[in-house]
Amino acid sequence: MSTIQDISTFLQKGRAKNVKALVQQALDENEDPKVILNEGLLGGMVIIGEKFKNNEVFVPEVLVAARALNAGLTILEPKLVEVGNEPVGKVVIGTVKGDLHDIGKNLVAMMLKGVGFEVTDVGVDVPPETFLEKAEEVNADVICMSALLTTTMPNMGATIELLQEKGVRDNYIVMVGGAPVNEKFAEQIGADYYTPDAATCAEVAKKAVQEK
Ligand code: B1M
Repeated sequence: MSTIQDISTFLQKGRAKNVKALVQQALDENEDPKVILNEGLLGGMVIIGEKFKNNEVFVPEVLVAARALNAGLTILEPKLVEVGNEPVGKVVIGTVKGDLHDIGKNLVAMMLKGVGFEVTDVGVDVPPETFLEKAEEVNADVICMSALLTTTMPNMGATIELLQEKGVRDNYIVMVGGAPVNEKFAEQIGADYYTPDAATCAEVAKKAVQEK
């Protein structure tokens, strides 16, 4: 078996230590970091996601697989992120209230750092008030919200409403994303941009700040 396949296999078993060591091994073997990410780490998570949907595995197994993925990402991050010298701007990023999914959000944060943003990650289960307070505190250019559940998507809208209420909506570029989110929803809630993946989010954020 190849190292990439091993990463996927051990991730599915939730073996964080092995995943970390294998990601390092793959880098030592000069594997492309994007292949390690997309085929090894995310490939393993896609399989777990399918099994979860089909009731073949349950929350605990998914949780340990997610921890293993995040562990692998810590090794991969310096290779995926080649930070430029010029700071592009400041971003506050988090997963919205009620939602604990952080893998996609972490990837977006990583890519934003990669294109030169200073990133403040407010974590998961983030209420609208926290997005607002942090954005004001760090004088952010962009607020990025992630949601993975159809039930938590409306909290993106609630955050935008709060920004409007406080009269600061126009101070920020608001970006939304996550598996159930789409362009139409972003428009409905008054977000500035929806992007489907981490790399696109980073590119669009950079362009938007430069054009601001
Ligand atoms: Co959950 N979960 N989960 N889960 N989980 C999903 C999302 C689900 C689709 C699984 C399923 O049923 N098929 C389903 C949601 C159904 C729905 O609402 N439509 C689901 C459910 C139901 C639940 C629970 C309710 C289960 C339960 O308790 N019965 C529960 C909810 C907990 C909560 O949040 N309150 C729950 C819990 C969990 C775990 C804790 C076990 C774990 C999360 C661990 C963690 O994140 N640390 C987990 C996981 C891992 C998943 C799946 C399997 C994988 C998600 C993932 O990390 N994907 C997921 C199934 C699936 O998506 N196939 C599932 C990899 C990641 C890289 O992709 O996050 O989509 P993603 O990010 C992408 C893009 O979306 C985009 O960029 C990334 C790619 O570059 N993106 C952005 C993300 N944010 C962005 C922001 C942007 C732009 C792009 O701009 C700002």
